[in-house]
Amino acid sequence: MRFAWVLLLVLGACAVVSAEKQADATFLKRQLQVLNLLRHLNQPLTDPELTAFKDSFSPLNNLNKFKDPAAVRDFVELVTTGKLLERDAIFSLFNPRHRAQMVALFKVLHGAVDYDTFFKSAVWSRDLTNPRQFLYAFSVAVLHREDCRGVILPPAYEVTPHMFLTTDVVRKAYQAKMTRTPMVIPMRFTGSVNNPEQRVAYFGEDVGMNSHHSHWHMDFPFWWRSEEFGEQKDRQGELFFYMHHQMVARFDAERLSNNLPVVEPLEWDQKIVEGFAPGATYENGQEFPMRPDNMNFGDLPWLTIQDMKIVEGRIRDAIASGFVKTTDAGLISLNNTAGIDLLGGLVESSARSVNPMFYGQLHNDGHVMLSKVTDPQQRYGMPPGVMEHFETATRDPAFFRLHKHVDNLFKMHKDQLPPYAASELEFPEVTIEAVKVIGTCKASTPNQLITYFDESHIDLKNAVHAEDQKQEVDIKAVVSRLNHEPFKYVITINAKKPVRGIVRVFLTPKFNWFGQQMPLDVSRWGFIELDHFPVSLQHGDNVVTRSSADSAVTIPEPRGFSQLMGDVQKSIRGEQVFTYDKYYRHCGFPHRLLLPKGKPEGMTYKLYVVVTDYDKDIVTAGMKPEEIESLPSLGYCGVMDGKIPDGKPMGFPFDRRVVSEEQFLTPNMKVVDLTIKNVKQKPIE
Ligand code: CUO
Repeated sequence: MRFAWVLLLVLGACAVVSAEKQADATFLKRQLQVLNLLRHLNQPLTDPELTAFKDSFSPLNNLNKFKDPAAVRDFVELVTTGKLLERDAIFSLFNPRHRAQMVALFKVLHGAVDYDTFFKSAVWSRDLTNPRQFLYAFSVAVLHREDCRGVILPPAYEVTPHMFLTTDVVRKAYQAKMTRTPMVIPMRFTGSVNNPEQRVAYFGEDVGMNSHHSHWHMDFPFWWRSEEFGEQKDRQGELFFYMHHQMVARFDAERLSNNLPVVEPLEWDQKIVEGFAPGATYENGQEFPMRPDNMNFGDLPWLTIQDMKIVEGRIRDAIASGFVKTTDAGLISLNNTAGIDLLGGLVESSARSVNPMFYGQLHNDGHVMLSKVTDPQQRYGMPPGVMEHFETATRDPAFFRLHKHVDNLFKMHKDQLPPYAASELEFPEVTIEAVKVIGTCKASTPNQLITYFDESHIDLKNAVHAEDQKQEVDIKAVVSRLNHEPFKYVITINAKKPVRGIVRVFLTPKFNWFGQQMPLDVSRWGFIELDHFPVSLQHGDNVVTRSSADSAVTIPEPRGFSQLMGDVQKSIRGEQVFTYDKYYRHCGFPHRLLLPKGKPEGMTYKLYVVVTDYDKDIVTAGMKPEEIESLPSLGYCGVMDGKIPDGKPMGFPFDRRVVSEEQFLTPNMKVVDLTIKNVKQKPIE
């Protein structure tokens, strides 16, 4: 829960607004139905209520209950002609045929005029469709339907554990099931100490981060056409740039914490130096392919390396010239604040690309090229690699290499823009007097924060087939995950008059891999956004305190499948109260990962705090600060529908070149050094 408002110690706290509501019987029933539908997704439904729906409902007999009856007929035809992807096959969103079928189902689910029709259609289609194809269509529909607002989807790693866990863990889970022995199975990160990349596997393989990434792509699908599906995706292209830019910046900070140099971008005609062995198996028993070191990209039957270079050349031309060519031979200017959004759509490429024929789909094809690199001509029938699924992609270090390559295109564009003038940077009424960061553990010293590894449990019941779901044994995986002590920012701000501001907080390693301090113009591209939040300032000195837990880029640990199910069932029986938040987001960086690991001896970072003018930045007229605060994970996940309230470019003011550090740092900004220490055991709070 996000209790969201800044405490002004000088003048008293502002109103605390929470978007939490007590669930009524209707909500609870929907939440329970969704959970039941997703249990043991690979097995046919057994829940009596759902099997009754399955047997009695036919979408063709209810065509008047769909916005687009033709879409229903289309999907039914796929079913009746046997053209749907087999249930045992591996669904890939990047496969045009698989995706078209998924969209056909999504149109049925999203276009149902009421919840009842939606849910019955979901039940009807579940066992007819490939499970992960169904899951994706169903999840995107739940996330975008007004009548499902606040409904919580169980953690992705507990619905399709095969996509998140290693083969040995799944095998042990089966053994536990066979012998009916409750078990907690430790999961190790892939690789060995002989591979330096293994030092950062805890980051790429973090189940919460993989879940965040897959949910980002459900909230902002690249195939989304707002003219068809309704919801506008404000600044989707810019968000694509910024969220992935932040993931790469985080990965680099993690690498420096482990004495590794920052990740190198990959190039289409150069070796992919690091190999990767996922050590994981698809539900159907096929192993995720392993990539040895030093492989070269190979031509696919439908896409060559030369094609990639040609398309990228066109994108580089557009960036260098500052204009994008449209399909009708027009030109759109790129060198303005909105240019990054245009470029993001074009590079991904999303359905928003203004000219996909000409600019191709560089990023998406990059994923496919990497996924199929070990069998590019498909001679051996290898299944897709981890790069072909958003829930598994970040396990492979090549993910970050691909995204650094893509990120460099965005940097090239941003570097074309004029540096911010002083008038765009300053907030003349405001001076930051002091910034302090205080951890809550007993041994905390100011401006020193602690990280540590602790354990997190993953429910494995869905990983194994169940004949009798009532007598399931408790099987869990235990994974080691990075975490940090809670902390708060204490910021003293002087205002010449009462004003409203937005506080923006960024973190960056102070030294590069060579141990040298970096000029701001170099370090800024690796800035990690920790938070941004509105603040009301009174005349004089204001001491603003903000808890790390309220970060605008993270979400708390989600409830596990069993806990969620238990909470709903108890609430239905009246034994407890279930609250929900209609703005609940599954997308959001795991709060555990807010801080990079740091080093056992302490690693120095710089913390930049910037206050900008709320009344100039906010583009949603009349939107109150507390309303903005009730939107979780705004920083990396934007909003699902409507406008992102903060109109400043993402990453402002560090997104453009800095010519002179001294002139750049106006009085409404402040930099302090901060040490992050990684300790072996969780410190005492
Ligand atoms: Cu999220 Cu490449 O876009 O993985």
